[in-house]
Amino acid sequence: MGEKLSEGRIVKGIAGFYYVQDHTGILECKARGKFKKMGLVPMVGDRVLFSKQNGSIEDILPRTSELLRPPVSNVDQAVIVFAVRFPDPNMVLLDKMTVLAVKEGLDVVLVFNKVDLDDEASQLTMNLEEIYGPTGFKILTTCSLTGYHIDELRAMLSDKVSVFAGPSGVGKSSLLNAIEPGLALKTGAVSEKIQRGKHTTRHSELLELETGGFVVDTPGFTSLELRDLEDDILSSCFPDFEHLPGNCRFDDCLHLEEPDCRVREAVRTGKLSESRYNSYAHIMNEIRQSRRY
Ligand SMILES: Nc1nc2c(ncn2[C@@H]2O[C@H](COP(=O)(O)OP(=O)(O)OP(=O)(O)O)[C@@H](O)[C@H]2O)c(=O)[nH]1
Ligand SMILES: [Mg+2]
Ligand SMILES: [Zn+2]
Repeated sequence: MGEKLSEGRIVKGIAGFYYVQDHTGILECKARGKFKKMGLVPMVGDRVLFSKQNGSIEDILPRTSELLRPPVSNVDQAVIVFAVRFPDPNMVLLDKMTVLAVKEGLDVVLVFNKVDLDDEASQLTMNLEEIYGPTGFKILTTCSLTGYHIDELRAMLSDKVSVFAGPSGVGKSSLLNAIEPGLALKTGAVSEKIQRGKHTTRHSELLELETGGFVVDTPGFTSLELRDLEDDILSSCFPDFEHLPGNCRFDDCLHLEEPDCRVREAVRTGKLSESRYNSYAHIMNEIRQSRRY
């Protein structure tokens, strides 16, 4: 009789070794040769059957999602973090990230961190509900220094696999440390990062939370290309557009210059925010530019 295989999850991968975690701990494993023949590469996030005797991954269970950046599978939700200030939020970049998340079928949590730096000049947090209410995304304002809304954020992560994404210096690692100090993630001052041109967070790894669930901290980035997105599916990644009642005159309306467009009508009547529509038009333009070459 062969050994009974254990079920676990790949939490880290380094140079051909995979670190598989189950309720007893973490074991360093090699992948069986058959995966290579099948053209299958194990990913961080994979649920696997593994042999504790041989330290080998024997089977990869079907993936519910597969992210390329960061390369992680079976992710449930994207926690998209921006700062109220320092650095100022870039709404087009933010909306692009929501498009990627929606396209991958992930739930979206929008976190606006550093509310301690918010003032009257920054109208953003006051307008958040107006802009993002119609999307159905969860929205949270936080401060990792004072702990404001950290309990709420922790509750949203419990029993899920969540990827933290957002520009460098917005406080992703700081928030995770506030949620669970034991994670002890490196954080750094924004000014130092700009000077060194370096990120504080480097590789992707699943970190288990005491409350159940896993998080992935990712290095920040400042731009994002949506290369293989088709213009006719872009609006399906804007849930607030999809939820609008009625129809556009044309079935294949791209909501740009077409007459009788329900999306542009909703912007005119204030049912849809200009910020969201502006992002849509901007992303559409980028998709079309990239096709020309
Ligand atoms: N004022 C204020 N500063 C914060 C807050 N959260 C984080 N910071 C500061 O912002 C800086 C960047 O924080 P990090 O947690 O390293 O940011 P990050 O998003 O992980 O950055 P990368 O790893 O480079 O992507 C640090 O100096 C933190 O102390 C906050 O709520 N308020
Ligand atoms: Mg970080
Ligand atoms: Zn339209």
